[in-house]
Amino acid sequence: MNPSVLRTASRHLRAANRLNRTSAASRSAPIRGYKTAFNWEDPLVASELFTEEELAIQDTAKRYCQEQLQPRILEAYRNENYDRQILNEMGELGLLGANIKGYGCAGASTVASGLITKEVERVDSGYRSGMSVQSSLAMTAIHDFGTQELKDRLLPELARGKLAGCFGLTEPNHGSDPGSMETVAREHPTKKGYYLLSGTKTWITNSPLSDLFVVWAKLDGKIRGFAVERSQCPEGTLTTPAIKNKTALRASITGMIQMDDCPVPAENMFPDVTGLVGPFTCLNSARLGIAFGAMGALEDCLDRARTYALERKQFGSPLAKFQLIQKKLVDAATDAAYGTLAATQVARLKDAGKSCPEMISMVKRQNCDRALVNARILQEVLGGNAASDEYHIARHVANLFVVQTYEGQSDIHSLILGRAITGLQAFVPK
Ligand code: TGC
Ligand code: FAD
Repeated sequence: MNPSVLRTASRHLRAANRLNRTSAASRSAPIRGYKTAFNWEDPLVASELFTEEELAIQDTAKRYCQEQLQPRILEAYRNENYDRQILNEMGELGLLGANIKGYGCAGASTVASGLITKEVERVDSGYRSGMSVQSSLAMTAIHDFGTQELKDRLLPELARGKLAGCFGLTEPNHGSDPGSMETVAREHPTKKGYYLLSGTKTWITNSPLSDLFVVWAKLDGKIRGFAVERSQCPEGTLTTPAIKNKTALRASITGMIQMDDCPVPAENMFPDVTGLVGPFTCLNSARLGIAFGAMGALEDCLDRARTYALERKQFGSPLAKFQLIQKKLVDAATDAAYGTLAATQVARLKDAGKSCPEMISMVKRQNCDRALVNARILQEVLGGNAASDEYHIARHVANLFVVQTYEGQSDIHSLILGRAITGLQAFVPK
């Protein structure tokens, strides 16, 4: 475990236990004959499944997110302004690439990584996006597929947030079907030991501020991965314009990667991986993180709707006293609890080497869908005030639409699971 995480984690360990296990405000009295009281914030006591170290890491992340990120979110979202410094702050705490062993990373479990994403997304999906792309996509690609030289040189800098990374798979004409990508690599005609990359990637989180671009391109018709370093690209060969005026994920920065005969040293190509298995391996990690993250966003909506319903009176009673309002809270609490348990189970199986990608498709799809549906319904509890960004739920709703769309839109995960259940692929109508 990274020393900085360890120090902070042990300092907060006792507080973590208090926060996660005995929050008096979360609990009613136990029913007679039972030692355990119902805790609406953790109804199925998922915290019992986490180790002391995982709880401590969650608490470190929670404190940072609530103290440092929550106060920034409204302005960041309104002005579509991602603060690059956030990557440095996360790096200092050891939150980046947290489950990578070595290279200055924390070497924590997949569950601990999931709990970090959950705490970040409790504040905003855009902040989680910036972190996920750095950790699960750029760092995982370098770690799993890069040469030893690339790992030694790039991973410690990415882990500290000194370098920013992104992951370019999607293209203007190929989103759900990345296998049809048009971006190509070819051997440099005059400079030995170099490839030239040409093509456009779009909707790429972090691209305008990235130093490192993990780019997937076809070389002689086969998909290969390249670590493209901005500092090595001559002017005009790599441009990364931002996509502005987004209707969601406004607190993250998104852009394009435009490559025009961009020269990349041969040693920056991932030597041993060809085909979609390369990008999909990284996506397995990011999709599982999203399954945890979406539950953080949903829990924040639940917390806010519950507080509002207890305080706001109509027809002489708090809204929380009305049955229809209670059902909305119950549905959300149930889906958040189930979703956290399911993501935890898949993360445990992953660490034990017993998971498969379809499990990840199942929790990514289900948790994103349920988070979006419930957040949209909880928005109703706020009445007209939901239209004010100061009540936050509308922002989560807008974000969760994108979270349900990227890393495989929910219907695409339905098709992945449908294929696994029936043995018949339904992606291509033939
Ligand atoms: P298919 O024939 O199914 O598979 C091609 C090859 O890939 C292998 N494979 C996997 N390997 C590892 N993990 C997985 N999950 C894998 N899924 C497939 C497969 O075994 C095969 O290997 P081989 O050796 O036989 O070649 O491929 P297909 O072209 O039919 O794919 C269909 C489909 C729908 C599964 C796939 O294209 C898909 O998942 N589409 C969704 C695209 C997507 O998720 N894009 C994400 C872009 S990155 C992003 O959104 C980041 S946002 C991050 C943020 O801001 O937080
Ligand atoms: P399309 O593929 O055109 O799909 C449109 C609709 O058609 C979807 O509902 C889809 O489910 C449906 N559909 C498609 N094919 C089928 C089928 N066979 N059967 C039934 N329905 C189908 N990409 C990256 O590579 N890196 C990033 O960092 C990244 N960050 C992103 C950040 C943001 C804010 C956004 C919005 C997107 C980001 N993406 C990124 C892109 C994202 O992964 C794609 O948007 C996503 O994969 C969907 O692709 P598409 O938008 O081209 O939609």
